[in-house]
Amino acid sequence: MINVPVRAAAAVLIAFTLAACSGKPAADKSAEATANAPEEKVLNVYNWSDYIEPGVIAAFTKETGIKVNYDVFDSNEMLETKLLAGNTGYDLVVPSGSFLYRQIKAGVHSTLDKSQLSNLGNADPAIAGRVAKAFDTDNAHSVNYMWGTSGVGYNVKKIKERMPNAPVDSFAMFYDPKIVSKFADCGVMLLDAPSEVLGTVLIYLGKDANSEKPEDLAAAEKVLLSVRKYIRNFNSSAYIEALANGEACLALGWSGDVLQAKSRAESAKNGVEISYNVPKEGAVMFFDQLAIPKDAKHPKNAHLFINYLLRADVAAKNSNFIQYANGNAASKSMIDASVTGNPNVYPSEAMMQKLVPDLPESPEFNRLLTRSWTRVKTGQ
Ligand code: SPD
Repeated sequence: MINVPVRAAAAVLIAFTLAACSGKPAADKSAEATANAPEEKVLNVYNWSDYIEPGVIAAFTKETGIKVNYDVFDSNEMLETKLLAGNTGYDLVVPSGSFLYRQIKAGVHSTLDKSQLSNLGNADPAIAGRVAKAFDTDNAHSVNYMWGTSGVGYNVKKIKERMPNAPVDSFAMFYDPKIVSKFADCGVMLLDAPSEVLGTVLIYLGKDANSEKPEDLAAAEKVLLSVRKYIRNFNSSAYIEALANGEACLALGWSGDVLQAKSRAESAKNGVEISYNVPKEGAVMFFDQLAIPKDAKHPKNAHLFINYLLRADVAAKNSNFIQYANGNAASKSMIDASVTGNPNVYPSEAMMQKLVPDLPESPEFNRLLTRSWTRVKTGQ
């Protein structure tokens, strides 16, 4: 039997010999060798929390033998800080479109090898088209995983008790002090997602959700400061459990998250009834995209996983569990009617026209927004 160092030396010798015979420059040869080298059976994934059907990962491992290390985040800022620092160790990440756009510009993500994505034909052309137009030209670097809106999540009974005719289909629930003040005692939460929350305030004010005018930002900040004392906290994941167990009665939350809170309360049989509405004023729409960082150590496994997630049955399993709309047209007939038939998950054509994508901000505006957000959160 050959011992390990001798075997390694033999492998290097063979690689050099093959490279020498191919007549290609050394750098090309080494890139080619890396591309052709078999990958260890590992995949490191960094996804949003509460964003996958738990059995999907185990089924992927069973099918491929690839062990998945799965970490979660709950804000684009958290993901982006790691990506820009580099060497995250992640092979697959899930930024939202607006963040993906600037990450692509910063050279963070690989171009996808579409020859490794045989299930790409299942993708919904309408969603892929919107993504290509706003964030990722030709869908070169990413595949849509899920999309959704931020809107009104609420505890039906507690809201009714405090205000029988509450405008539960309006951003006034959060941004009209006369209204939100009525719910302060039962727990009001807002997403900790500056650009999206700003977008919702601007929509409420009848302005462009993606406006970068300093006067619009100032007007939105004024609204947020006027209701700040009624907001218990800002968070982008804990509100699911808080709504489900009755600790919060009103949350500006993401569509599927609020519906997961509803399901959790139903399973707990705790008498809590949760509902979600896309506000009548319109809403901010997000697209969460599967992407492979350039420094990923297991890009083939990442492609395999993306291809797996693109399978219609797998995409349906995910949407049934997390209750988000997905970017997979082929899966639609396999998704429960309670999800596809819910206009707050798959909005009507008329509502789709009112949904505004959260677009990338300029770096200058981002700085203003970050400062404004700190003032809002600290209430100063
Ligand atoms: N719990 C999963 C939430 C995923 C929501 N994505 C939000 C995108 C924000 N732009």
